[in-house]
Amino acid sequence: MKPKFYVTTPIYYVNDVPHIGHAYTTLACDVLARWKRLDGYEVMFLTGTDEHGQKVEKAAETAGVAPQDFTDRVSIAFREMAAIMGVSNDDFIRTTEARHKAACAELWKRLEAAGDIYLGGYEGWYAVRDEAFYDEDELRTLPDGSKLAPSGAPVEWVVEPSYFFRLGAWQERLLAFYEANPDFIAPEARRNEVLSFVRGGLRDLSISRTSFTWGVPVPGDPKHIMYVWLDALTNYVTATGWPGEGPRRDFWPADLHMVGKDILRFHTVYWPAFLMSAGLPTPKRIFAHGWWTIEGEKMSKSLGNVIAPADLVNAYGLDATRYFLLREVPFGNDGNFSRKALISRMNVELANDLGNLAQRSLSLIARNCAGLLPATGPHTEDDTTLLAAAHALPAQLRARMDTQGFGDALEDVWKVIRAGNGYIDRQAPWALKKTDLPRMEHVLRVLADVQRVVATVLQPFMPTSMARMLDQLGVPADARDLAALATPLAAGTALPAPQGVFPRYVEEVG
Ligand code: ME8
Repeated sequence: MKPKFYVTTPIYYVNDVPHIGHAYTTLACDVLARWKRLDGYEVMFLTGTDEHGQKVEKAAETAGVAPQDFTDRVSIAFREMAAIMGVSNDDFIRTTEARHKAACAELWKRLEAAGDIYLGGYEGWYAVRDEAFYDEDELRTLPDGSKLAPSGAPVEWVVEPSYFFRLGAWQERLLAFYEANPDFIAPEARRNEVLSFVRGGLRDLSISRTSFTWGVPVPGDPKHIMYVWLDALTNYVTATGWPGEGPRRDFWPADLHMVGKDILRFHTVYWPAFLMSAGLPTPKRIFAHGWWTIEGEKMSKSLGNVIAPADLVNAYGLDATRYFLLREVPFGNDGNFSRKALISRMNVELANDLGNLAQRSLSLIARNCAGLLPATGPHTEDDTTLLAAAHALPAQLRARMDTQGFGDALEDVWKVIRAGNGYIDRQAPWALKKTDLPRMEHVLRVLADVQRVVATVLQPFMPTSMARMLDQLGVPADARDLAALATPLAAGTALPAPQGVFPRYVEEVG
């Protein structure tokens, strides 16, 4: 039986259309899902939309549409975003689905049965934009007396009856849990943030609202609507078929919840507490990545600088966009999106480094070896060094991917690509043609083997162009996973006529 791997994106609020921030998180998950499939895992990759709560209800009202119609419409935009980004999700969950409401009700009943829910009254600050409660001391007061959450969202004073979850009683158990699971929160700086937040003490959490109706009713008390975060977090277990039985139940606990740094607290504090209270296993890891700004500015509707994923894909191509987003910024850090940087990486790293390596060696094979994959001859030290570096990539990348080091993984691959270009310059197979034909063939074969490894491990990042590169190397469609790299390609395989995989990007002038 194959080992299992379950990865999730946040489920996105349908109050807004998708932008590259959402595409980024989903893309990172897609690369991991594809990598794990390549490495022999059975993968479940989940994304979807978060459709309840006050924020979505208000957005529907502003649009003058009933909430269900509104969410139906916007949810489709997120499905389309996944398709535009070439994302290979196995399921798409919507919190308005019956399967999800059933899971929410069951989770609630379990928290109640555990003695962790009581009825009280909430009096305090709430930010609809974040769908989050804040303590007075977390807020910033503006000169006009109004208050803002740390995220910049306006807060309002809320007084209403509410059910509470006894989060305060979970403080010590959470701290013990983080201690016992040092890899649960990544990167390290985020882990420290959470530890100090929890050490500072936890208040009981309001988990129901009565001032609106768009959500999942509390079992036995339908005047109350479940707090949208309790509802939303539950999606990750809903999709495994819980509380029913089903073929996907074995995927829980999730291996990884990928999130942005804005929603760290919900995933690392509330979620494990809910799960432990309900007697369910906790996810293995939460990775919180950084925030994108656009040409140095915060992305916002009012600044008019929101970038739709389709704009980038149409302008630069899907694989270049995918490559850039994961290459430009060390994963976990904040980053700045700039078109100039994207174009530069396209031209230098894709067209020059990788494209030229492929084009130079494949066109020599076409011209000088009758288009047939050459056989290997005796190895020199230069050959062995390059081949060893290439064959070390799968293990190196496995470690990088398990710690979500996408940028480092790509740098590892580019070291080999640059070494390949150095090798071709030194070996000069075009000159060997006149002096030592068997050696020329061997050098070209070494280059083909190196490119095969490179294209194989890069498939998760750039599926379309790497498939084309593997086609050109004559790699059979069923020999493109990591395990297949152990079997050498047959010498004498006829290769198709080489074609450039990465054109240079020439900026239109005027
Ligand atoms: O928070 N840079 O949904 P959401 C990088 N429904 N990532 C960004 C980004 C940016 N500028 N902007 C958004 C919610 N993101 C809840 C989640 S999960 C049970 C419920 C990404 O639509 C990032 O992953 O506000 C962030 O965490 C997520 O979008 C927030 O999406």
